[in-house]
Amino acid sequence: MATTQTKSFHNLIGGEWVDAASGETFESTSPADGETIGVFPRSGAEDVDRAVEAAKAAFEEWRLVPAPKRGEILFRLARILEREKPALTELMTHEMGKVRAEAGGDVQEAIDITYYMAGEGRRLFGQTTPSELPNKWNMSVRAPIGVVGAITPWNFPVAIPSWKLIPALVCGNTVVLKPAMDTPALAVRFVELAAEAGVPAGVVNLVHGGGGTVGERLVRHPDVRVISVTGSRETGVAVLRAGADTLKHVHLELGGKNAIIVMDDADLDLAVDGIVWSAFGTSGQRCTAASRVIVHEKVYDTLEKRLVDAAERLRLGPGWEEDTDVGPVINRAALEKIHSYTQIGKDEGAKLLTGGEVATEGDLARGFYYRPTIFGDVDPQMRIAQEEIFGPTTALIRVRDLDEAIRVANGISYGLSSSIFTRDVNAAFRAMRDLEAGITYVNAGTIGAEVHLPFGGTKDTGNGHREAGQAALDLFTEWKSIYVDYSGRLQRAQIDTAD
Ligand code: UN1
Repeated sequence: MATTQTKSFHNLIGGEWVDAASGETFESTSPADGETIGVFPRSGAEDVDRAVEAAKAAFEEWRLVPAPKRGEILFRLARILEREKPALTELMTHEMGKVRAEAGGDVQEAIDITYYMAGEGRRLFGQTTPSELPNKWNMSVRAPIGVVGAITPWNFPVAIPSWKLIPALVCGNTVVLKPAMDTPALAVRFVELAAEAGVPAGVVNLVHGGGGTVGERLVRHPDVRVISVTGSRETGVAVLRAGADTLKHVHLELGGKNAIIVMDDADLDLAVDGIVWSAFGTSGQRCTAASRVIVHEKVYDTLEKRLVDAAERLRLGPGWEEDTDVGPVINRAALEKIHSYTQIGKDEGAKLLTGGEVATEGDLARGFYYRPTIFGDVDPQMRIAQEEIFGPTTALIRVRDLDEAIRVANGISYGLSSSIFTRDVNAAFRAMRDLEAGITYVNAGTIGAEVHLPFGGTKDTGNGHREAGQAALDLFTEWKSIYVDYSGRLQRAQIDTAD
């Protein structure tokens, strides 16, 4: 319960920190121990409208700030994020629950993309190309689009907002951010730091609240030109539909059901480390998490035993304690969903090898902890091998050879990350070519994408976009092709070129 000491936070609209028009609020609490983090505005359509208006007005100036200057502000932000990394990390262990090393990694990912995109301020390359006509100049330039609506999840509460905001800003757009209701304090810190770096009032706006109210209004608002969402498949489909009426650019980053293939010639020590890290890191709450492990029958029994041993050695606890390996999951609903999949797996006839229960001993009872869970002898068609669980649960599937491994890996609706452990260069290259996923790792797990490469997936993981890397520039700019005719006469393309 909130006490009189509970800190109140606000929306940021046009440079002013304000409450929701309705005056309503919600609380953010720690999944680790129930501690109250703060009270936040429960905003509605009216608040979104004001934020969009502020962003639209700010766009008229921000788009004209030279891109290298925008980049300089972002370089300043990167340095401020470095300064604040310890404090953001600590806050993240409390508000989101991930363990300290991973919380630091989340902030580092924001630092990395901010430096990377700040440099884009002096590139943002277009093309120049010859004209088919004499005395005529052709080029294409990237133009900012306008107001961007960013709807971000709780699992990477600093990194994912930065993947969306930082490229949007360097390209000259303005933003309205709707962060997840589970991690609003981290979003407040992030936009505060952007303001400290010199991002002008109205260029970044923050509106707290739910998907059905704030998110819905953002997606339908006629003045929001781009919507970038990371979330579930269901959310993505709803956003795409709702964005259709105003023909928005909709960028969707959705689920995953990522597989690690372990071949019979793999370095098993390395494979065990990669699987444990990818399946149980962030308590399995990454869209890149390895929730399937496809194992060659010759090494299946050995690997199964070693994975169970490794999983049982993992220590559950709050993220801020140094010896914690696995933190809590985000909230009670998540805990219940994850546990329901354990029942589904059992009902389907999969063998529960370890875990499969809520952990409640001692102080763990105050938070939402789930034991690292491994199912063996899983059939590729079972629901636990097809549906995204988003928790510390993974499914072992036995296969006879590489062909079957790749077929099983691809036999799902999602296509985000994928991995193969093998020492056979031919097998590795086959996997690199044939795995249907936006990301493939060789001799590493499914998590750990770096910010200067495209991030995203195929099939139901998205709608064809990629964030991060150069690909992010395509999300936040429109191409403009420019023709300058300096011949002093009418020259008709495709017609006056005939002779
Ligand atoms: C996500 O889970 O939505 O590759 C993002 C990774 C991280 C990003 C994950 N760099 O696991």
